[in-house]
Amino acid sequence: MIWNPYYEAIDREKLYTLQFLRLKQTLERVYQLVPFYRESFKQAGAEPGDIRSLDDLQKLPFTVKNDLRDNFPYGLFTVDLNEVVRIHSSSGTTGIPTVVGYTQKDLDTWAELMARTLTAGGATKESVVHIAYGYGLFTGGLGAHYGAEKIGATVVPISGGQTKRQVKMMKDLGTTLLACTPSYALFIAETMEEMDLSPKDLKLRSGVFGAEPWSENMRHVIEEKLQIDAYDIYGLSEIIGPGVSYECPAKAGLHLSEDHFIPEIIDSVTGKVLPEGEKGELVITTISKEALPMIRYRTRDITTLTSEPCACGRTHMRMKKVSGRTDDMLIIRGVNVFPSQIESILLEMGETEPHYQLVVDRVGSLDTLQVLVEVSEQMFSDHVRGLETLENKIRAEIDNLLGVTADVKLVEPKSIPRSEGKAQRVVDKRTL
Ligand code: DLL
Repeated sequence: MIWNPYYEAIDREKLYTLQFLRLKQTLERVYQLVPFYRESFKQAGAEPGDIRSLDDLQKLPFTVKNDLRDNFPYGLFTVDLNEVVRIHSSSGTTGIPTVVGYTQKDLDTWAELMARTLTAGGATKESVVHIAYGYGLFTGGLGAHYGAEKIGATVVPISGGQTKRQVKMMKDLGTTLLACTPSYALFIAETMEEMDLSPKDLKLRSGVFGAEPWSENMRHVIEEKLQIDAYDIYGLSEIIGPGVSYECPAKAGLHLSEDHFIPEIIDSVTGKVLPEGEKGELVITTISKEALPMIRYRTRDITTLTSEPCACGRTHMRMKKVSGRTDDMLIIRGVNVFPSQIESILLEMGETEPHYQLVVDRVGSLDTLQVLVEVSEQMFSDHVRGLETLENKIRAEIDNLLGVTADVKLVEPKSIPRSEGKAQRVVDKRTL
């Protein structure tokens, strides 16, 4: 089902007209109201009046996370604080947090986008939606919440934590759709096993998972363990939160709501816009936001865009599953490695558990990569020899496919910390 067929399946020519109109309004708005944008446009030698087509967007400068930090907390807002009805914040791992704000209209837009997302993921008025994304300053919980309520589904706003209780609630309340991070979905599946519950004891049919990268192989593991359809959902606080793009039943890329956002893909080193189909950094311009519009915001997320028609009938462009962030990329002795590539290899081999962590360190001037992977209880206690053989096999596979030598260590089940939100896949001791 499509939540809003008029916009989600809009004729692309009509879409371009709408985008251009909304873009012009947004540019005028930020130029008039935000000194930062006026200044940065001037420096780039461009004014809103110079933007005469969608392609002209390229004339404008990028906005980056540091610009939000430099203007912390409200410097990039285009409305008075008394028009702002909600604040969220992304904690980030370093430095000052960034603060984002919403007017009532922004919240309505967000709920609409999440209604699209959840509908594409199988939600209807009849669904019981269990929201285990964190509630609070993180955008996951409340973002999914208002979308699910808009659909008219029965919402269980459980937030993260107390996993056994979560499983019991899902069983008792007849939950049909689970919303959480993919790593937490896996933890929920593991907890179900511990509680001797099988997917048959629950009514779960689908899940919308996002907020962190997860591989296609991880999708298969989650679908198999929970016996559901697992859909990828993407978003970031600076743009609106979850609901920027979402998978449909075709599971062939995430439709990006182009009536609200204009996507571009750039070469993250040169900043040059790349042609459709090429892989690079996703840049997004918001064209309907009031409190905090973003012009050419560099997401740091790596993906590819396509406007090829999709089997589901939606016409918005699709982005591939995010394969990593430009700033998550590990450079191990000169070789670029993304955690998701290692995840893919491990799950493809299928001989370990889907729980892993990468430990990066420096010995002398040499970077080292250690891959910790859990194996099953049985394997761990029965086969010391077998463990060594498997470690060697994984090491050879990583070497072969990524060109990097890793020290692979198989560890006991449940020894790698589980996460209720975004998983910490990498421990980088070099910066500690
Ligand atoms: O994580 C918003 C969100 C909540 C999305 C719930 C989906 C579900 P931030 O905390 O600002 O917002 O983090 C944004 O998380 O730039 C990506 O690097 C990463 N991310 C989000 N969704 C995905 C995804 C929320 N589906 C940052 N795949 C983004 C890969 C994702 N990475």
